[in-house]
Amino acid sequence: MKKVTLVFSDIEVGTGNNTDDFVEEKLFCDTLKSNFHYHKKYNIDLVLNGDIFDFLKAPYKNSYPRHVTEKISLWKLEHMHKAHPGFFETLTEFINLGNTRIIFVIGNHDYDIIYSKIKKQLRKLILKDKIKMKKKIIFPGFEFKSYQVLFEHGSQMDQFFRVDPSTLIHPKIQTVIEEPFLLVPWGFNALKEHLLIIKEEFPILERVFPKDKIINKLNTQVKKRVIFDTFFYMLKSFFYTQFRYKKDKLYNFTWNDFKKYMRNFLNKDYDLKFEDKAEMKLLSSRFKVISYGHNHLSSLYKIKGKYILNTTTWRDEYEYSEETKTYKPLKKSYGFILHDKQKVYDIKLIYVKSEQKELKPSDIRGLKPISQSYK
Ligand SMILES: [Mn+2]
Repeated sequence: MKKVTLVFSDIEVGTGNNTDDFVEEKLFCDTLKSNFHYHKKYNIDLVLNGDIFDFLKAPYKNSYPRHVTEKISLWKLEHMHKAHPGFFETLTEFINLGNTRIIFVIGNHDYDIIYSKIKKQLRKLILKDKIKMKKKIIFPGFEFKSYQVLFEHGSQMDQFFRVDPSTLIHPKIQTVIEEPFLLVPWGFNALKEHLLIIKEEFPILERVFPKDKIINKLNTQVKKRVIFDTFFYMLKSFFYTQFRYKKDKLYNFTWNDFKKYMRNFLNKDYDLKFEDKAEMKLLSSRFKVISYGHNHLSSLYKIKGKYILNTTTWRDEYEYSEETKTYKPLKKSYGFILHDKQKVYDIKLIYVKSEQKELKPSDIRGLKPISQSYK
């Protein structure tokens, strides 16, 4: 029997504070609802392909604790629900159509889904009292396989975000922390202790592109914090902090990791690179399609008779236009696949126009005054 699979990634639902980048909630809900009619003819799978929730940038009671316990993740989820009731309500409507399923693939912003109480709570928020429909919400981990399509977020192919699922929940460490916590990559330290503090003050800066051009447009004070202070944060973490907190694995900063982070930083290389790996993985597998997100780009292309489907983010992002000297809101996108066991009948990348206004440089805190950089 043919089914429709809809795939979205990188929605980054947050807790409604300054680091929450999910602004176009209504646009997302309307987009999903515009696909509801397919249920009259087909079963529908909604694959939420990682970074659907932004546990990573969500604060816990006004701070960013590095040891993320199940209790902390639950608190964050509760506040995401409060900040974005429409999002959860739309998922409830979707599941109530009857012949539908929701699949949550884990991304690097929502490793927290690995906690069993998070899975339970997500089911509760979406199904409400219809617990009998429990099996319609699926948690496959980091990958989901459906007929000839392989879905994964992309972060497991990215050298900066790959984690070992079997050791992701680290047991408590005597004298350090009383409960198990998420053993995340080293970069999360820099983010939680240094970069998110800057983001709280200048929320849009991190959402404007292209990054290499934006760096030159930062005002002097912000530039110092983003470049100079980050460089010293890395040095200090490698030569001092990791020894100061020797018993705590979260602070471990190996020579290899240090080189990797430094190399990228010094080369001003801010792009996430894993597409080659995705291509190789697809070509050496039995799958006909690989679908990922993670790098906030969108594309659909064919290679040796197979398809690569990259769905972009639903965050509020902008791109600088030399022509108008303004920042234009970027389009969102999602994937549509009509398939059965034998065949892919249709595969599309569907673009959705943002409803946000374009921004002038003066609308973005942290950039230089126009006279200095927009001649
Ligand atoms: Mn990601």
